[in-house]
Amino acid sequence: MTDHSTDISPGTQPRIPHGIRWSAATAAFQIEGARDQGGRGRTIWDDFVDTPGAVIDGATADPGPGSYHRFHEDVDLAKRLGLDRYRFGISWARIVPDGSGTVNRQGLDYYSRLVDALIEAGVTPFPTLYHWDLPSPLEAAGGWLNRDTAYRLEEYAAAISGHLGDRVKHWYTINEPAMTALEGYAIGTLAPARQELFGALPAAHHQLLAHGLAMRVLREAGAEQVGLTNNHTLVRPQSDSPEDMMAAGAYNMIHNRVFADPVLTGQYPELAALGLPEMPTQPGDMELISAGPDFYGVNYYNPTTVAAAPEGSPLPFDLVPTPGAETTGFGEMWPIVPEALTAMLTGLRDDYGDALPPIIIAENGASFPEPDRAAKIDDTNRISYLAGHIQAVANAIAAGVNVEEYTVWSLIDNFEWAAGYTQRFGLTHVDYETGERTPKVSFDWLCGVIERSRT
Ligand code: IFM
Repeated sequence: MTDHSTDISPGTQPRIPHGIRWSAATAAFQIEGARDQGGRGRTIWDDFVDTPGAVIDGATADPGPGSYHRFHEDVDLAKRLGLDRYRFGISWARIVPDGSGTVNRQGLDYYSRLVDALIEAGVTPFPTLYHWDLPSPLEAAGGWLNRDTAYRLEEYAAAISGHLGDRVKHWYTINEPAMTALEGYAIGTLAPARQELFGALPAAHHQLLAHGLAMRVLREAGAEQVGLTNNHTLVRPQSDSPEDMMAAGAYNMIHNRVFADPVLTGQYPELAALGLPEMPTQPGDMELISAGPDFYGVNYYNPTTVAAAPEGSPLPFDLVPTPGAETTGFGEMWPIVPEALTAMLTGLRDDYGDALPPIIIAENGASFPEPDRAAKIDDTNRISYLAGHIQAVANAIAAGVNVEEYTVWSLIDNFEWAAGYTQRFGLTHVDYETGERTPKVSFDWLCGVIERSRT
């Protein structure tokens, strides 16, 4: 087989597929700050951070990196890195402050300026419509458990694409519906902090429906490339005992297949086999959800080892540490296993075959303990994580998987949800007192990788 890759140098340098596009990602709530400015409405994450004890260090995401006022610096970083595209989040509550109804001109103008700056810098804007920050009035009406929320997202998609659609041609609809459904509505570790267990499943369907409705609207506004991005993990049983294997199958269904199958095959997996309730589908829903995305977004961080649930557990599985793996700043449940990414990607290809459109790795990266302020962070651990995972993508491509784009999470350090500022994922260090951005050694390293991949 011809090797279409570049070997940069030994050690931490991956062999890079020629022609792959490079991106880095952020999300609105995690970087913008300015929560009370520009006519922005309130979201479930404002409610979450204002709940005493909900966020580890009591951080409120404001000012955080302060990108609402400093976005030119982020655009400059994206340009210096040599990115083809920048994946950023649009805040629903800046565009439609109450979640429905009146559109906020200041919000439209803010993202318009950001898009213009990116285009001027030669970086393609690739926004995400919904990255977890649901307007609070919609949560008060039932949030993602309420089917109506999907239509409200459609309305918001029409407002923002009507304004940016002349310049923005590439869109993510929804980020990680699994995390919103499972952690937001089932167990409550993320906003809106509900604990519905399997009663949370409608939140999965309504987000997927919102994806389908938004895709239609965005295409009508001239979009050339639209898709969603799912969080995927490679699920492995702790042992080959029938109990562990069954638990792993159940977790694989809940984390991966409930979100991938409907988009790629137009059907949910057999939920009844696990004793789970059916999804609240209505005629036409599955056609909308599976209406041929232009790409399939994959956010990947780690594999998951699963054991049989202990007696009395409300869940049919138990997530356990992966033996023998190094871990990131998040500890033992975030093992570093790059080859699991290759296996996950080839598994998607094997499971979905021709139904799988080109894959975009929409997030991949790691947090490590790093000082709050520093001249230059020498993050060799991050370089090694990224090198291993870029190599894993190259290996999947060599095995015949069509991966078109690789995105690092994240361009800059930012607010890591319930973990506050305790986890830094950035290629760029952010001093949260001054907002100053300082590229880490991994930034310079990735710059070189990108440059060499084009020669
Ligand atoms: O920071 C998050 C991001 O918002 C969604 N995907 C996972 C990242 C790291 O936890």
